[in-house]
Amino acid sequence: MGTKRVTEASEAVQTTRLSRMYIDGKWMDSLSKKTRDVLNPATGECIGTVAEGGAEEAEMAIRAARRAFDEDGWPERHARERAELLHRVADLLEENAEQFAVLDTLNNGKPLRESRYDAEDAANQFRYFAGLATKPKGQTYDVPDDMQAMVVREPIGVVSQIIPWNYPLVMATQKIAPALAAGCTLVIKPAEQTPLSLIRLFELLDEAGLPAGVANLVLGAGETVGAVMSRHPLVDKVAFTGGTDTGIAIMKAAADTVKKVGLELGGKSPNIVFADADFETAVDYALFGIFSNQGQVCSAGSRLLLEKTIYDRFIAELAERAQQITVGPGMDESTEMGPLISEEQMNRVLSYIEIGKKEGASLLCGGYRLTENGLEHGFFIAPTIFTDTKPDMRIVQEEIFGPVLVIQTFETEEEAIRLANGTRYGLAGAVFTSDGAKAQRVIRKLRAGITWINTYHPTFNEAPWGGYKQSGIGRELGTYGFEEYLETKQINVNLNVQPS
Ligand code: TXE
Repeated sequence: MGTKRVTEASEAVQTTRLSRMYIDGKWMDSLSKKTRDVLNPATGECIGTVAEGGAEEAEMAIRAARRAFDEDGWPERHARERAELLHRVADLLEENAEQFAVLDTLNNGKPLRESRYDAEDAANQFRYFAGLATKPKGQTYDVPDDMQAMVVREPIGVVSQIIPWNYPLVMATQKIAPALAAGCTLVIKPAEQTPLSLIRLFELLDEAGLPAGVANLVLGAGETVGAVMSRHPLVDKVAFTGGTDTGIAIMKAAADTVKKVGLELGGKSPNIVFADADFETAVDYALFGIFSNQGQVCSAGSRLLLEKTIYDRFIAELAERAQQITVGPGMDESTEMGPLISEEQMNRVLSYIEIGKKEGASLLCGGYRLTENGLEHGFFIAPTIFTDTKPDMRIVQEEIFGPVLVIQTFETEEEAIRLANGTRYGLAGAVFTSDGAKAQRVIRKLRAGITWINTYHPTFNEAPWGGYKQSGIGRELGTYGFEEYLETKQINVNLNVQPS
């Protein structure tokens, strides 16, 4: 690892250089001078103090974005020019990748190996959407009556983007890059807990030459800044990733002005293992599916559905391996699982563990906060697995968003499918089997937008990301995600007009 870059990143945080909002091309503190402390969840220490904006700053940012869209000519720029700018951002992200990895690890807690992957992914998203910016869009139709009918695609306008704390950089870049590629202007707000990497990204957008007002960064609370961004009449679309209940509130706030809404919400995704699956592969991915990013992943494989005949052998192996996971600060290269994002989230997860015990489920392993060996000030929970669950238990139905796996069992393919689809969510799901036809049959029956066969978690910027049912509306990434930032206009031309 580049020690120099790590030092630079730590210094940037500690000198609170990464502390301000970026509105209409200028860095600013909050008008009220209010600030918010940002914590390292591995130690509970304050690692920076950032501006705390409010409704007024949200209003300023939205007006700047509106002007940049309506008057300053951003949507009219050649697609090639926008693409070049996105490529410059990708270059800068690559040059500073280690610094971004360190920022997300310090601020979010995830192991460095995961935040390094995120930094690489973020650069790749800018490249991918830079490519799409210049690709053909629109259609022509063969119509009667000497007419020419055609469709053109146009940027949707001003977009509000509201980001969660579990992937502070990547959830932002997968919204910013397609919006800019499409010719939209935007206002973005990171989660209160994790603003640092996004502030740094705005330094790069500025360096890359982004015109004033095209992308604006507001820091502050969801209930104030986020609420204005969701209901403001000058905003054309809201793109949100976060909890389902917050998504419902945002959708309601957006309804009065009929904004387009893109929602990437929670999940309780089933990971189905049949007896004929490759045993080691299934165990590996059952663990990876729930314990990566401490289980704070919307698509986490948080329900493991095991065919009864392999149950005893599988859970024995799972428990042994789960207890071997190295839990610690993300900055330690040996760490495999870091802390939860905050004391509040840790307590929320611990309360679900209590609920599970009261509901009558059995703890196979974990179930407690880790406070030994220097972890006492951080928000660490041991990898936790529940067995003896029933489908209607809260720990089976509700998103816990932590390192807690619940196990269900089944005897037939039909029962597996029924259990898999038996929650309000429909984000992701996987099936492990060596029978190719069975894998296809089961995956096609899953009411979920992101699925895997004999693996869990790998997805690509080229393919659409999003959920069925209460896991969301619309898609991000890929050509589908790009479409969400485009309006559709038909143009009908009379070919019979002769100059008089
Ligand atoms: O999320 P919120 P929270 C789930 C997960 C977690 C739960 C609560 O189950 O335990 O949500 O986490 C902004 N108007 N996910 O409370 O509230 C907020 O400022 C506009 C799943 O931290 O969804 C932040 O920027 N914006 C998830 C963002 O919404 C509002 C990732 C996310 O916060 C707002 C995170 C409002 N009224 C949590 N209220 C996933 N799908 O990956 C809050 N916000």
